[in-house]
Amino acid sequence: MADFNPALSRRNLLAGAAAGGFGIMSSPLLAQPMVDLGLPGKPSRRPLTRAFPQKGEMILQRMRPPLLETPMEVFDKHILTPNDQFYVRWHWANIPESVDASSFRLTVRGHVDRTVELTLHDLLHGFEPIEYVAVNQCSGNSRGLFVPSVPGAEWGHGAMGNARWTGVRLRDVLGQAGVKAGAVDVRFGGLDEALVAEAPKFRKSLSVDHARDGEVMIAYAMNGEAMPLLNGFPLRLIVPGWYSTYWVKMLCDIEVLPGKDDNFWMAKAYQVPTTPFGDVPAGTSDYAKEPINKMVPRSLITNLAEGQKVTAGAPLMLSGIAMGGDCGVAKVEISTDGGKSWQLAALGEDLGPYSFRRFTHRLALPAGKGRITCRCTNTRGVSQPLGMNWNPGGYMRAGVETVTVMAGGKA
Ligand SMILES: Nc1nc2c(c(=O)[nH]1)N[C@H]1C(S)=C(S)[C@@H](COP(=O)(O)O)O[C@H]1N2
Ligand SMILES: [Mo]
Repeated sequence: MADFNPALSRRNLLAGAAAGGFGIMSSPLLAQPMVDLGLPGKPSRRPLTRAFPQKGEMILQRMRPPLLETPMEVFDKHILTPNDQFYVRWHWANIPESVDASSFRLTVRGHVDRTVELTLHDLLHGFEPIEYVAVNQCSGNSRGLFVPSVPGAEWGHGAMGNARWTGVRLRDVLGQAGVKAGAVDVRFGGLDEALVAEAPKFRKSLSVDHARDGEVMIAYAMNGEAMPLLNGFPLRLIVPGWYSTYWVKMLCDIEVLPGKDDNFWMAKAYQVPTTPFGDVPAGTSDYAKEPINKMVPRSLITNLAEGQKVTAGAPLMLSGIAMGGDCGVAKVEISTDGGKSWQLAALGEDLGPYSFRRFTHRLALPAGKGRITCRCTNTRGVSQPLGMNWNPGGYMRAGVETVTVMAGGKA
């Protein structure tokens, strides 16, 4: 099959296999500028780092395994998050420092007619390529803002990113192996391993119907380039509209199962209440649970920081990003009176149902404290709740967010 996009030549994609060592992960941090994430009741100042391979300036949450957060201004500047500022999250620390593209194999096995081993060349030339834009958001994005607080990685809003993904349909790859009748789940594993043998390897599953919906993708490119090693080089799963815990990185193993996957990462971890927005009263621990799944609508103002000074009475142009979750954005509204009245914001270019959508809105604030709230409604008619949702895992934050600014006289 001919290359469908000259920028995605085989050479481009298969180069970059060696990302440079992670020696940094064991060396002490140099003095770094700090950033304030405004996390309630916590030491919220975090260092910015440029120390990770293929990554520009990121907020450092943890060195090993790396947790790197995208600074908010990146979302203000770009609707497609640049690869070198795309957030990073790994569960276990044993991550290959490089992957040899020529010897790499993706195995499809289990409840199939024949085990298949595919090279990157096979994937690039043996299947019809597909491409779409989709938001990758960690289930625990914004967890650090939960009140009362919950244990887990204390992310601000930057454990998400939006990229154009290119790859092949998981359905087509499964078709080559031949899924046997009676298949229930399809399980995915990557090249990363836990440091200790007793710890459960990170593995996630989708139902066989979801896996064969024609949208779930085995991606080999991100924004037109091979993906950074820390974002899953050379292959990762893309499950558009679903939280990123399913987007298995460095994907090397696909296993079709004749029963439900009951491994730790499906049956124990990443469970949310079955209620809308996974919301339960703060402190509740006894409720019906299910594995986290579809994303929900969100919106964030990106060009104003908490506490920023603005000029009273002067035109103020708001800018932000919205996402529909598992479908497109229908509208974004702005309120400056705590949700009593709402005004429609203008929407930017539509890059598809799974993408971020820019919104802008012009307003003028009277002197004093101004509270600006934004609310997204998706194309299924689901709106962000006005009260903040809560659950003990710190997952699925979805309530409307408010930025408080100080409107005063000209300086
Ligand atoms: N192989 C592998 N894939 C993984 C993970 C992991 O630990 N190992 N973490 C998942 C989780 S919970 C998240 S939030 C995303 C993070 O994707 P990113 O690092 O590309 O932003 O990867 C997912 N895929
Ligand atoms: Mo995550």
